[in-house]
Amino acid sequence: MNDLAIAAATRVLAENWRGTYTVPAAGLYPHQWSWDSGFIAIGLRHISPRRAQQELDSILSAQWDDGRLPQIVFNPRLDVQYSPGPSFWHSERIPGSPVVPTSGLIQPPNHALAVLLVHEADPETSARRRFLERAYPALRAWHDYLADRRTGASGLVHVVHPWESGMDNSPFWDGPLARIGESYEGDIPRPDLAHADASHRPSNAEYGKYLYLAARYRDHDCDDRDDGYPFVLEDPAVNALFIRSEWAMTRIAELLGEDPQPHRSRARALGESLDSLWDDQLGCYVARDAIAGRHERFRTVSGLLPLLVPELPRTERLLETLHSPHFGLGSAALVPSHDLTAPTFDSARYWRGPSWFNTAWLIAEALYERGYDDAARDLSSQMADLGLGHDFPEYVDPHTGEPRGTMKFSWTAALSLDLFERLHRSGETA
Ligand code: 2M8
Repeated sequence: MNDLAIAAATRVLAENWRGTYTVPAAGLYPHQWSWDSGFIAIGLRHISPRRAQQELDSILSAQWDDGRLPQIVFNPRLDVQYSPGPSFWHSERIPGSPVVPTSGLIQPPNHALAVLLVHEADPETSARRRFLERAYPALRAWHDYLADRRTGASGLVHVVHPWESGMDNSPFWDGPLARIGESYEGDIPRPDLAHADASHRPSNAEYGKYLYLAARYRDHDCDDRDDGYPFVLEDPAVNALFIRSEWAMTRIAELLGEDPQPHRSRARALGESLDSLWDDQLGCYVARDAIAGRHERFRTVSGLLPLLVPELPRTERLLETLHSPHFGLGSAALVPSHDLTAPTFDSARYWRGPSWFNTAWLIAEALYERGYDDAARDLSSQMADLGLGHDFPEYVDPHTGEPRGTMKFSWTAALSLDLFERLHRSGETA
C-alpha cells in the first residue's frame, strides 16, 4: 500500500470536511453537492465509516417533502461565493422545502449505491448507528419521487436542467438549449471564474440559458407541473444510476427484512425502457429530448454508463465503443467525457471532452464486475497516478493527462482512495 498516496487523499478530504459533510472543492464549490456526497462517501468509508455515514445522513436530511434530494445544500454564510446561491433559490419560500436552504433541482441518484457500499464497509458501526434503518425510508421516498414525478411515457426518468445530469455542458444539451429562445435577463455572476480558467468552464451564453431554466423552475415552485417547460431530457447515465441504485435497494431491503421485490421490478422495468436510448450506429446510448421527440446523437461517457446495469443486453457493443478510437480505453487518459474524434470534442472544456474521475470509477467498477480485471486495474492505477500526481484535479486532458478545472477536488481524492484500496487488496500496488 502506498502510504503517501493515502495520506495525501486523506488530507484533501479532511481539508474539505465541514463537520457533517464534505465540500467538492473549497473555492469553486463551497456547499454540499448531492451526487458528490455519494462519491465522497464511497472513499470516506476507508478512512472513517462513521464520517461516510454522516456524509450521506447529511444529504438525506435535506430531503424535500416530495422526496427529492436537492442538487445543492447551501451554507447560507457563503452566498456570493457561488452562483446561483441561496439568495437566488430562496427555497424557504417554496412549499415542501426543508429547513436548510437548498437548490430546487436534483442530481443523479447514486445515493442508494453509496449507502450500500458504506454499510458493507463496516456493518457493525452501521448497525449500531441504525444507518440503514434511517437511510432506507429516505431513499425509498427519493426513488418514488423520480418514478412518480420525473418519469414520462417512455418509462425513463427525465432531467429538467443540464445541472441535473451532473454533466452540465455535455453536447447532449446543445440542441435542446438552442431550441429555447429565451435567456436570463438579470446579471450573470461568474464567481466560478475566480477559481478555474474561463476556457475550461461553460460560456456566459450557456449560463444565460442555465439561469433562465433554473429561475423558471423555481418560479413554478419546483412543482414539476409547468406545462410549457422547455427542457425535458432523458439521460442514459441518470437512468443507469437509478437502475443501479434500485438494485442496491433490493439488497438494503433484504438486509432490513423488507420486501425487495418492488425494487427488483422497478429496476427491471427501467432496464427494459433504457433500450429506447440505444443508438446502434453510434454503438452507445444517447439522450432523448422528450419534447422534440428526438435523440441527441453524440457519443458521450454518459452513453457508456449503462455498463453498470446488471442484465444489460448491449454489453459487448459498449465495450467495443469504449476500446475504439472514440474513447480510446488504454491509450487515452482515463475515459474522455466526449468522443475524441467528434468535431464538438474539446480537450479542456468541462464535460465536452476532459476525463473525470467519477465516470472513470463507475466504468472501472463495471469492468471489474464483468470480469475484465486487467482493463479495470489499468484504469484504477491510472486514476491513482493522475489523481495523486496532480493534487487531485477535478478533471484531466484525455490526450495528455494534464490537470484541468480546480485542484484538491474531493471526489477525485475519495474515488482514487477507493481504487488504491481495491488494488491493494488484489496485491497490485507497490
Ligand atoms: C459541476 O456542476 C456545478 C453545478 O451543479 C457547477 O458547474 O457549478 C458538475 O461537474 C457537477 O457534476 C458537480 O456535482 C458539481 C460539484 O462538483 O460541479
